[in-house]
Amino acid sequence: MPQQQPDADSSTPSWWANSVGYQVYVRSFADSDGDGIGDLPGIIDRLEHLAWLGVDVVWLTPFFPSPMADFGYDVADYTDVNPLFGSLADMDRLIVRAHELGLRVVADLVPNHSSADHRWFQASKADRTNPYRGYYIWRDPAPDGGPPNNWLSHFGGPAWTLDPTTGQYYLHLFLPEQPDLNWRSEAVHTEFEAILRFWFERGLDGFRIDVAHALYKDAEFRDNPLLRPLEGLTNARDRFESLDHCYDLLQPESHHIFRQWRKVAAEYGAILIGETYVGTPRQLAELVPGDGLDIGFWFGTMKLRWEAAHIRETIREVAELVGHRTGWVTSSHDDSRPATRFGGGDLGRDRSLGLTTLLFGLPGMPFLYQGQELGLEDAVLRPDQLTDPVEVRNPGTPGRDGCRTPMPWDRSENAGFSTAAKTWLPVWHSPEESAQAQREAETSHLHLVRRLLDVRRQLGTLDSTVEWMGADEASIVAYRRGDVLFALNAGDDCALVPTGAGDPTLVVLYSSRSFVDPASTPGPVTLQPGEAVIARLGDPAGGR
Ligand code: ISL
Repeated sequence: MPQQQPDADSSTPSWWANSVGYQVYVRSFADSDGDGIGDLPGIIDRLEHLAWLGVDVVWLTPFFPSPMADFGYDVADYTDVNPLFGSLADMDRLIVRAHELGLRVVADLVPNHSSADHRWFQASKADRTNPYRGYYIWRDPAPDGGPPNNWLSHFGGPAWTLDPTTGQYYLHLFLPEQPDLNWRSEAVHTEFEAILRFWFERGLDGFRIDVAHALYKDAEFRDNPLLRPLEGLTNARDRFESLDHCYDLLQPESHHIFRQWRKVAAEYGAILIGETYVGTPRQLAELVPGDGLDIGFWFGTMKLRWEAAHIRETIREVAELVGHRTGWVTSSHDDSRPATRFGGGDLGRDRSLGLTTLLFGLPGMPFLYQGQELGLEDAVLRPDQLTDPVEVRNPGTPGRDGCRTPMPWDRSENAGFSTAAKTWLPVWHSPEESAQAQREAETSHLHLVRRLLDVRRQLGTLDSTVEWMGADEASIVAYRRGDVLFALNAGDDCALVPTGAGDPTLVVLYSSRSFVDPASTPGPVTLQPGEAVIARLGDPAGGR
């Protein structure tokens, strides 16, 4: 593939300008060998779907050797492929095939923690003087023998586990099986630089970096301030969010890592996309200042209430502060699917695509999560079907299985995902929701999404300014980039799209609700609730 070198300062977008990303949750995409779990050859067979849909960048969740305590986010070897998913040769083939189809491939790097099964951790816990001891974060017990400080794990319980052999606690911001690496160790930097090169040499186009907001921890391991009392809180997430994470997350030193990695990535023309889970647009701008991560995800959209003012507020400041370095997502393997979150059924699906359409015009890189193109809703699983440790180990805390069930491909057994008698999570969606059924039905959600990608691609590079339109309290959220307008009706009634001074007319290029005639006549545009449009502004006299 032609490789354009990004600027050393990645503030100038490179090949990924105007690209659309697509997240593949490897375990649930396509199973080629009938063991009930998705794999790399299965993905190769389905790449054509992604090329047909029109995405540019495919991000694969972790496929490395792993005991699967957190379904692959516990990596036991960063430079190999888990036999469950295939081999290094399969990964090489996947990259070649993707490139033939014009797709770029991004893998998931998990640098905050490894698996406890990683040989580094096995050595690290063998004795206190082992050369690998410093790869992880070991601390003496508090005077009362308890954990060294009050930090909590995202996934329930304290963030520290006592190792009886060496008498010290190790830190894990996630499961005890996911010990945190010590980024204050130079050796860890050296190891990861070699890992990046290993994959870039094989032709990988970049990495999505897991938990990019947490790599460094406070050097003094101070207690996190308490925002509210923990007593009585049983939900692991509520407990985690009751602390002000000023000492375990978002330490400014993390940026040094990304600046260093940018130099390596630049040698290969590769992209670095951060899973930057932050609370405010300003924090995102600080974590993605332009000379480190190329893109940082903005997750404010995952917690949206369906209210125009809230939607406007959640995206506007990010667009202004982070601009083309923003990764726009409404769906992922960690969150309830947007069709469910926004009301379920047709209402939820309409709103989900409406919001996606609105985000597609903003500077930055929009992402779809597998099945979003089909308008899928969350699966509702029985307690005995659950697998996610977040829920299994913390009964009552909602887990992530509902958005991770297998992709429905066609009307055959297991919706074409697998020939296994039992798949790792049940196939939940109906044959009529499958990619094949929706590809055959010309007015399906899938075709609407494909058309969105097509219209966006044809628009090419948009005007660099984003001019927000209409009143802050209006039910339509709208902005223009030059003469192209993007508008979403987030209200409950039909509403007229604002066109600004001079009352220009609109030619609708795309509607998220219907297939518009590309030669539609100019005029005022009324949007249904949940509908979004892309339209061209023209002057009322007919000129542009
Ligand atoms: O989701 C969060 C809070 O609700 C975030 O704070 C947190 O950053 C997120 O859970 C991190 O997710 C990533 O790393 C996890 C893994 O389980 C997730 O699947 C992955 O996306 C640990 O590696």
